[in-house]
Amino acid sequence: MPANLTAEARAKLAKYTNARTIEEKIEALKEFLSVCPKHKGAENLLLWATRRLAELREELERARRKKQGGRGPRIFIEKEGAAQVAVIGPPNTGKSLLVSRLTGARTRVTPYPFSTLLPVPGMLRYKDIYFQLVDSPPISPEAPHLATRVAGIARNADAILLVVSLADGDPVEQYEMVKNILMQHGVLIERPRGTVRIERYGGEGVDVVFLNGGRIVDGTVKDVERILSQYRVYRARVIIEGEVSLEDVELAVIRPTVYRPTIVLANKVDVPGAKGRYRRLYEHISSLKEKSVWLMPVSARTGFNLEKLGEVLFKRLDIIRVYTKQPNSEPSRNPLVLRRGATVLDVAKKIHSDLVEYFLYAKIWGPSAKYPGERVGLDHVLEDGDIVEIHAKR
Ligand SMILES: Nc1nc2c(ncn2[C@@H]2O[C@H](COP(=O)(O)OP(=O)(O)O)[C@@H](O)[C@H]2O)c(=O)[nH]1
Ligand SMILES: [Mg+2]
Repeated sequence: MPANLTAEARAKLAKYTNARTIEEKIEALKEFLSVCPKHKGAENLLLWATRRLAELREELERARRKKQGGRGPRIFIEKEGAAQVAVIGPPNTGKSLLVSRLTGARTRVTPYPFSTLLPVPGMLRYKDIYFQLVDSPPISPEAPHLATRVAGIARNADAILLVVSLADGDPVEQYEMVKNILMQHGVLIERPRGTVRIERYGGEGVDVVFLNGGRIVDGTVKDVERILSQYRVYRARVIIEGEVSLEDVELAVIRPTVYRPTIVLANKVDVPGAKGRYRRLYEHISSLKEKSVWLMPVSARTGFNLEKLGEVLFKRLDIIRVYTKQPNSEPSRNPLVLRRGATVLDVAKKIHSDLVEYFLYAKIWGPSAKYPGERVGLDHVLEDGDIVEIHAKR
């Protein structure tokens, strides 16, 4: 798609990617929109630019209000607990009732749509950790401004609970609608075959790094350098994971895309006719190529399946709990929450930056220990429920 751009349009995008202030970005995008070809191949890019422009204008407005001392509405919620989970979906699907049933948060539940306009957080307890659930405004094509805001909340979160309704309307359509709107804002809920991340850095030139079977299917590192230079990006680290195309690289320059693990909650399973609608949704989601989207029927009204959500989220986030202890004392009450695959090194880094340098050995109790108190090194891989005692030079 971006390959069809005229040199002029590409130059405007280059101006956008290199702009430093919000005002400069707005200016560059306006110029881009005025010269961007209106043919089919550029459709997505046009849509993106229009949305991004709206986002930037909102940002500018917020910045101005802040300067004047007035407190604007809180669009982003400070992260708390083990992970932040965005609860999103079309209007009236039961997002607010779910969040309030799961967390006790005082969010507004109403029989009419568009009552939740700003994010509302609440904490869901699972064993000895908490997940922060963030209730959000509805996503729909009729309210693009709100959709932009929701995409921001989703981007900021660690995972997504996508709530659709089995009471009315086709749940497959609801799912596809939300998926597409988020995609236009650079948030993916289905795991892509590969991802490209571009980080500006102080080093010289373009450094292409391949991780997790990273591969460019239709080009070489030289092509990546050429594409970046077309956008006047001369110093950057390009991180490629999985299989990507040159088009993915080009899109990543102009529109950073993120993937967020998602659980679809098919809500209102208590109403008559819900089972048939659920089956359709189940078939649709099982047929997705990467099998990366999880699905669960629930009822915020009767509470059906709600008690399982903590555990499902824990698995979906792929995290583990690790307890630290000092020699001759009890393990900490509050676990560290780490990604699955984390090592003793990750724990040492979290405790103190010096600890890695002075590290001697660690003693381990729990599922990853061969025997209680096993001595291990920094590269030992931990498991959920482990206790770690680090010994360091004084
Ligand atoms: N039957 C039924 N109704 C529900 C369920 N969850 C929510 N509702 C109703 O759906 C309407 C919208 O709920 P709300 O939480 O405000 O939806 P939101 O717009 O997605 O935040 C309200 O009238 C709720 O009582 C459910 O599981 N079953
Ligand atoms: Mg609501």
